[in-house]
Amino acid sequence: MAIDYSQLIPNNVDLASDRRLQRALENWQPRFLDWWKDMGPDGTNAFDVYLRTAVSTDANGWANFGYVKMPEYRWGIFLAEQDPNRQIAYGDNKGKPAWQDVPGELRSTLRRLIVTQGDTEPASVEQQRLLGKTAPSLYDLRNLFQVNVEEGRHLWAMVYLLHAYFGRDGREEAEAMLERHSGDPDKPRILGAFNERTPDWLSFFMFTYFTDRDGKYQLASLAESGFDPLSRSCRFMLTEEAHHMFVGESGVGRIIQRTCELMKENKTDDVRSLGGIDLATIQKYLNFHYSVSLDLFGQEASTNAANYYTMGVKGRFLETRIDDDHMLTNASYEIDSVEDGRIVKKIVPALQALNERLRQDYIEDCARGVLRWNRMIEKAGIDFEMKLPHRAFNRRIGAFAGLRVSPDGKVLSEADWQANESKWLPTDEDRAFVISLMGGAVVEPGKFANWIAPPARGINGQPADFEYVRFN
Ligand code: BYC
Repeated sequence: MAIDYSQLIPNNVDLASDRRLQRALENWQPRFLDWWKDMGPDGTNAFDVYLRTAVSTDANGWANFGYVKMPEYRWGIFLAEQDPNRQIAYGDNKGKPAWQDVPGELRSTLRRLIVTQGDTEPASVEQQRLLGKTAPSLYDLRNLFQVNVEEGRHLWAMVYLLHAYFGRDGREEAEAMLERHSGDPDKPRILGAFNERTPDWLSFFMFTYFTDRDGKYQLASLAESGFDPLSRSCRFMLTEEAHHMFVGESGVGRIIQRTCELMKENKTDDVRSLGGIDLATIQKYLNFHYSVSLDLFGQEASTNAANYYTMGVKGRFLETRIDDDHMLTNASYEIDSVEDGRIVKKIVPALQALNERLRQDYIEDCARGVLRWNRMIEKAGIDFEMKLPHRAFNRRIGAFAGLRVSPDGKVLSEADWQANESKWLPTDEDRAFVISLMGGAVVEPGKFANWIAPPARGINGQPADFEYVRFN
C-alpha cells in the first residue's frame, strides 16, 4: 500500500476524505514541530542527515534513503495493511470481528493505553536531546537521529488514533503529549524509565537495547488488540522498532569489543586509564537499564492486565501462535512473589499474571543479546561474563519494590545493600567518568571515538567513512 506524500501530512489512511480530522491534525502539526525544535535534538535543525523514510508499509517500503533536514522529515500516519477478515483472537470476544471503531465501554481503557504508549515516544526524544553533541562518530550520530525521528513518528501514530477515535478527549490528550516533559518535576512523563536521564552514549545504547525492547513487547501485545486501527498502527511501528534495538545491541557490542581490544593490546584490566570503559562499569549500566526497564511491565499480578485481556484490548506476545484456549479462565501461572521479606514462588490465575508472562518473554529476549556480547568477550580470551541481574534487583514497581535484592537474587538488609550498591549500580563517579570520555562530537567521516569500535558495516551499504551527517 503506497503512502500519499502529496499531502501536508503523509498518510495511508485516506486522510483527505475526512476534512475535520485532517484539519484537526494539521492544527496539531505546527505544535509538534515547535516541540521538536524546542525539545528535540539540540541545535540540529540545519543538518542534512542520511535518513531512511517509509514510502510504503510493506516489507520493501523501507529502502528509501536520502539526506533530510530533520524538521522537514515527513512524519506521517502509516498503518499496516488491513485484514478485512481479522478476528479477535482471545478473551470474551474471541472469534468476533475486530472492531473498526472504539466500543463505548472500552473507551477510557483504550484511551489510557494509547496515551501511555504515546507518552513514551516524545519522552525518549527529550531524554536524548543533547547526545548529538558528544557523538562518537557520524555513523552513530545518524543512527541517533534516525531513532529520534522514528520516535517522533510513533507519537504521530498514537496522536492519529486519539484524534480519529476519541473526539475532544483525544484532542486534549494529544495536546498534553507535548506538555508533559521527561524529568519535569511538575509535569513528568507517565512511566518511570522515561523520566531518567540519558546523559551519555553508554546509557543511550543500553536504553535502546533494554527500554526500546520493552517497546517491542508492549507494541506486540497491543498489535493483538481487538481495536483494529491500534493493532495496525502497532504492527507498522514494530518494523521501525527493530532498528532501534539493533542500534542498542551493536552499540554496546562495539564498546565491549573496543574494551577487549584495549585490554589485550595493553595487557591490563585498567582500561579507564587508556580511555576505554571497563567491563565492570558496562555491567553496572546494564544492571541499571535492565531493572528500570523491567518496571515498565507493571505489577506481577495485575487485574488491569486480566481485564485488558478478557475484554480483547491487549493480548499476549504472538498470541495467535500460542497453543491454548486463548481464554485462560482455568489456567494458572507461576510468578515470583514476596512473603515475609522472602522471594517465593506463587501460583496465580494466568489471567492476572499476563504482565509477568510478557516480562518473562522479554527477559528471554534480553538474554540472547547478552549471550552474543559474552561470546565476543570469550573470543577475546578475557575471563568476564556479562549477566542479567535477578528480576527482583533494584525494582520500584511491583512485588519487589522496596525490597533490597542483590544481582544474584539474595534478599539483603538495608545495611548490606548500602555497603554494596556502588558495586552494582553506576555511582556518580562512574557516570562522571563515562561522561568525561565523551568530549566533543567526532565529526570527521570514518573516525571513531577511542572507547568504541567501528561498526561491522555501514548504513544501506555505504562505507563506514560515508558522510552520514552534513553540518552546513
Ligand atoms: N511507572 O496493574 P498494573 C516504548 C501503574 S516502551 C509508573 O501493573 P498495568 C518506547 C499503572 O499505570 C512501551 N506507573 O498496571 C521505548 C497502574 O496505575 P493505576 C510503552 C506504573 O496497567 C523506548 C498501577 O501502577 N508502552 O514504546 O497492568 C523509546 C497498577 O499497575 C508503572 C506501554 O507501556 C510504571 N513503570 O500495567 C520509546 C503500553 N507500571 O491504575 C518508546 C501501554 C505500572 O493504579 N501501557 N504503573 O492508576 C500498558 O500496557 C500498561 O499501562 C503498563 C502497566 C504495562 C505500563
